Amino acid sequence: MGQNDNGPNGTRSLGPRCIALVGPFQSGKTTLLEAILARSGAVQRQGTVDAGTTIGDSGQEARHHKMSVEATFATTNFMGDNYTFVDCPGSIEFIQDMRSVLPAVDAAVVVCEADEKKVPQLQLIMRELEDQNIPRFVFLNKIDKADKRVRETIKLLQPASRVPLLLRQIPIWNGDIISGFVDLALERAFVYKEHAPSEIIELKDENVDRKKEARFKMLETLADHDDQLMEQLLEDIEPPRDKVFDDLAKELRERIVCPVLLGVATRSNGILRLLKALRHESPGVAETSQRLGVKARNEATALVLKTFHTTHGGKMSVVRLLGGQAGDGTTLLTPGGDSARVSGVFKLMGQHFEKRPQATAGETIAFGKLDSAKTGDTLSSGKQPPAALIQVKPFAPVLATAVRAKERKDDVKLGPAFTKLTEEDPSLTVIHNAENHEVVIWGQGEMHLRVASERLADRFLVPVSTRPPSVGYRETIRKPITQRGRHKKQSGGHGQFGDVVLEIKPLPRGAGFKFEDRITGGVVPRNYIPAVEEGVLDALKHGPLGFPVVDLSVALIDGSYHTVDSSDQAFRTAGRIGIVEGLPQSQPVLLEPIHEVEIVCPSEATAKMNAILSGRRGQILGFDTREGWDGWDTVRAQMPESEIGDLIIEVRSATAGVGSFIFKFDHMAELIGRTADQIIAARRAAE
Ligand SMILES: Nc1nc2c(ncn2[C@@H]2O[C@H](COP(=O)(O)OP(=O)(O)OP(=O)(O)O)[C@@H](O)[C@H]2O)c(=O)[nH]1
Ligand SMILES: [Mg+2]
Repeated sequence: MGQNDNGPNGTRSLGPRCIALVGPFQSGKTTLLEAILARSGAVQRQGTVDAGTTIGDSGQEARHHKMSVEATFATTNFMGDNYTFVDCPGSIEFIQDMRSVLPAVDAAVVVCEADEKKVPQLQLIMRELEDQNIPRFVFLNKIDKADKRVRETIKLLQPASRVPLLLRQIPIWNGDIISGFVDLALERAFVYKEHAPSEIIELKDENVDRKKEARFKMLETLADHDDQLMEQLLEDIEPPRDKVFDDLAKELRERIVCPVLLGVATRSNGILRLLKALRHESPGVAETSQRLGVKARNEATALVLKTFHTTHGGKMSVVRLLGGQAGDGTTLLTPGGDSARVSGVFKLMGQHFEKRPQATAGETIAFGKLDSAKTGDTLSSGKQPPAALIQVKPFAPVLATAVRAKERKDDVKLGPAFTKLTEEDPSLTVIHNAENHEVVIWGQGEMHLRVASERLADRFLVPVSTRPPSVGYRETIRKPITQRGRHKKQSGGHGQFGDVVLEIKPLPRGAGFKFEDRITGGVVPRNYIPAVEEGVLDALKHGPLGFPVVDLSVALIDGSYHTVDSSDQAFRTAGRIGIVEGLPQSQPVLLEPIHEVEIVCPSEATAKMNAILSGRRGQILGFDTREGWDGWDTVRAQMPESEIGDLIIEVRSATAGVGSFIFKFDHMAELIGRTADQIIAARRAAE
């Protein structure tokens, strides 16, 4: 090694590390984790995603779909140090887990490919890392398939990063194939070996010049933040190797450059250099604690990165211990003051949890049965509840599905299953609609919702059926009318008699419902009037078009009663009859909910967004550049709820997966014509 083993000036960060593997969809993160685990001896043989034998995708749903659908943790040892790698899903729909994990990691490895189509996704991920101040390496994967020069690839990827991508290795080409690489910091050349460490070779011929030029470029970038290095370069002085490594570590940690390493995860090429870069340059828990503002010195401080509900072990909270020690029996407090006692400390290896002794600062482990802790919580063993170190914002939901248990007998299990489901994944929201007894799961996309219902069946043992959620239609009236409601029944002894005259009038949009008592001379006795209103309200739940009726006033203006046969019940019925008979003559009209939608997308997709919105009966309110996001726009529109239903699918497909939106209810609007007729007919058919 040309490098002091204790790193730059002996200042290598020590202690257990936590490293996130992130990057665009299918870039090779799970495969890279597998290669790392094989190289570091944690697994005997490197598994593959295609054969379903990886640690990263060991969850049932991930295996089934051949893609990661949640963060997976694996702890290994490399050259005497403990590392926990977090394999994060790449799909935008499962991005929440990455957001929850990032605050606690020392560094991230952004796995990417030389693929133009994935640059917008890369930008989105880089943004998360930049916003959270996470030091980051790029691992340019799949270079076995490279069809362009690495410089061109860097040029392609650079717009995704706000800091310079610093090429640290260049490939050695053998014809059209990359057979090895030159490490520009070490100034050594290596030839790749399949599933074995690369071998050092002598640098020859044109590669000597290529190395010189690339190394100079790398040093130039480093020198932008190092005057002394700049002087050396200008004076043609070869900077000492340790100085270069120092700068690499320093500028990575300060997040002013993003070093780029090359490799082939499937063949385990480039893994050792990546691990060594992490070993020597990545910050450790001391720096990460500082970044998060951890103050406690003696007590245990931890962050909850993920919550699992396992079939056998119960609830498991994956935590990073930022300071102190914690083990079986340690009592931890949440910022809310809830206390939880650690019941078991576990080492993580995918879905496998292995019991182990107490944990020390820097380690990432699972604690058993922390009932009151949830993902994102700061935990402390101190006497006082800790201040929350971070706030993890869940992504706003964009797609919904209504679910119900396939079997009635499972209804009672649904509630607890939803609780576990949303604890495991805070980007899922479950909403119970009291009006129509529908249970709706909101999430980040089709696959996200599909996996949620699979998980309800596989993990929580409640098979569910799904269907599109119903839209919150209402109806109202356009024409005032006065209508009598008369209820008279003479069957045997005691009869029933109630008689009311109602003045029914439309009200402006959003006014709701008003009831007025305009009885004079006691023609309807006072004590029956609340019953009339009840009857009216009852009838308004289901108007002539089949929907709840809103925005109208009903005044009770006349009526009559019978001393013996009148009752609350009879007047309730009379009130209901008045409405049921009156509304069809008041020109009922359908109302549909209109939401204000705000779409964000890369600017080149803005025109497409306008077309999508117009095609879905949207009214464009305007567009603007997205604040703080170069090259992105925000498009605002008003749009019917029924058209927002699957809007995300179209938005994503027009933006390489990165466009998104938020929406909120704005108003109800009248809907007439063919669309309205279809909705009304569908409602009748369903009844
Ligand atoms: N040719 C080649 N294929 C690779 C390489 N690394 C991964 N792959 C393949 O790329 C596909 C995706 O690999 P994964 O490891 O699942 O990628 P991922 O980033 O974990 O995917 P998500 O978690 O779903 O985002 C698989 O078919 C891998 O075999 C590589 O270095 N070279
Ligand atoms: Mg994966």
